[in-house]
Amino acid sequence: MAAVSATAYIGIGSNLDDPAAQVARALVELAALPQTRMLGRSRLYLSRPLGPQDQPDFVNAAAKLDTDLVPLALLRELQAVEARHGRDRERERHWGPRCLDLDLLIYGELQMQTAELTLPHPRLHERSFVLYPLAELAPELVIPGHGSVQALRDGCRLPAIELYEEPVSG
Ligand code: ROI
Repeated sequence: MAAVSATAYIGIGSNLDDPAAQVARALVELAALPQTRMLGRSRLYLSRPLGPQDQPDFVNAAAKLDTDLVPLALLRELQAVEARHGRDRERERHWGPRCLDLDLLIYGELQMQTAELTLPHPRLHERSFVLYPLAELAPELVIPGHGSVQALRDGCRLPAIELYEEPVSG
C-alpha cells in the first residue's frame, strides 16, 4: 500500500559556529531525509535572541516538506540532524545559544499533545523568527486556533527580525 504523505513545516535556527552555514547545511540535509521531499524553503532571516540577551543573534529559516514519515519518525530524523551538527541538549543552557535547532512546527492538519511532541508547535504563533519565514513559504496557512500565518506575522514584531544579508567578503 502506498504511504499517505503529509505536508510538514520545519523551523530552523542557529546562533553558534557560523549560523548561516549551519542553516544552509541543514536545508540540504532536510531535502535528503528518507521518504521525504523538499517542497520549498524560505530565505534566511537574522533575529535578536528571544531569551537571555547575552548570546549572539540567530539566523532563522523555514522549510516545507512532503513526507511519508509519521510525526515521531520525522522528529527523530530532525534530532539526528541536530546531533550531527554537534547539538547536545543535555549540556545546553535553557533558552541559551545553540548550533542548530530544528522544530517540527506543523504536520498536515494534525493536532496532538504528548510529552515528546506537540502539534502545531505550541509557541509558533507568537514568535517572529518562526512566523516571518513561515509566512514567506505559506502565507495562507492557518494555524488551528490562531488564524492565518500572514496575519499572525503582521501582528508580531518581537524579537526584532530582518532579512539576513550575506557578509561581503574580500
Ligand atoms: N531566538 C531567536 N531569535 N531565534 C531562535 O531560533 C531562537 N531559538 C531558541 C531561543 C533560545 C528560545 N531563542 C531564539 O530556542
